[in-house]
Amino acid sequence: MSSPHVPDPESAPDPADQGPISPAGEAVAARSHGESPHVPDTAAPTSGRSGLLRPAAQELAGYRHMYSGKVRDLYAPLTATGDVDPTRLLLVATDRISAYDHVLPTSIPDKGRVLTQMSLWWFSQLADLVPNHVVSTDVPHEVAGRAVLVRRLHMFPVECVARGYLAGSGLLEYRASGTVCGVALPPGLTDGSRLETPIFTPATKAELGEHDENVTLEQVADVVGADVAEELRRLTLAVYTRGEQLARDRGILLADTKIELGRDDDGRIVLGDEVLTPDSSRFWPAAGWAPGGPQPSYDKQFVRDWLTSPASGWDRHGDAPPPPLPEDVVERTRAKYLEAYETLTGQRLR
Ligand code: Q0Z
Repeated sequence: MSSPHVPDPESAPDPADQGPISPAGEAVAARSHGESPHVPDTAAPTSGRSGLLRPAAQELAGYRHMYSGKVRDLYAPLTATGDVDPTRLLLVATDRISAYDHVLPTSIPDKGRVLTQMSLWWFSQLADLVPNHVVSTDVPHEVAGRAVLVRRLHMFPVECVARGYLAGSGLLEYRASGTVCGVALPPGLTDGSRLETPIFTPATKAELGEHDENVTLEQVADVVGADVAEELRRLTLAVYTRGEQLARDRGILLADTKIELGRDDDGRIVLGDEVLTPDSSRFWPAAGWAPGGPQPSYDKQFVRDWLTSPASGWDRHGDAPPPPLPEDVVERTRAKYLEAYETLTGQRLR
């Protein structure tokens, strides 16, 4: 159901933004997590869809690089004997940014720290609702502030999405059928409409280069069982509801969010990955909310506006990779990420 041809394909849930760019090692966690290989970073540099050479992930002493998504890298810590510690992962957020399904050639300084610190803050805000995978923020100096050591979980093969507003693949499915993931919605809704009650709109992890596919609760139940499916729904809506209320009080609309849940070795369902960041959720400025068309993005609007303006000379429907961002677009975008962090948490980023 979701496709690249959505009004706003950038921020997850719909976007393949978090999709793979390069695997490393063997049976990696990311694979069992549903991300698929794309550009091997062990081979000679290869042209990705962007046609650009993507640099290999940073080497970190004491860690093995396992995998890279578009904007994040995944490592496993090594034990004293040099083996992979099978119980832990290091999640590293880079300063890379994606737009219109491309990783841009220009990074946004501090983006990785902002998203990591925001996710950590949310984990603590949500701790009474669901346990999380965070172990430590004591990480290599090269990735200080933008990496988290986590417990390795057995991830459910489902993207757990909650929506409180209609956008992206939810809007497309609603227009086609009046439902989203099998949930019937009232008639008359439009792009950006607020839903009376937030809904659980799960998706299956897509193949390489594809977007996730919306599925019904029943289809989730076929995979994980009815009781677990219901628990994933309950937890996803609890996380979204808490996040949406808090953000709205601070002038940020959280239109939807995608969370990743897994099981620990004791059988508990645990919140993993990143949570309630602009890369896993649609953040809209509450002041600019005007249903009836695509809503401005809190964080990426300057990037999108420039990329789609004549000034960029770029065709987002063409084959060419996106051009580098001008300095002022970088700086204004960086300021938006910092503003989102400070507005939500009431703290300065340190
Ligand atoms: C998350 C991802 C990437 C960062 C695997 N606690 C966990 N246990 C098992 N697997 C994962 C987690 Cl968080 C897991 N991902 C997505 C990809 C960088 C996160 F390249 N993949």
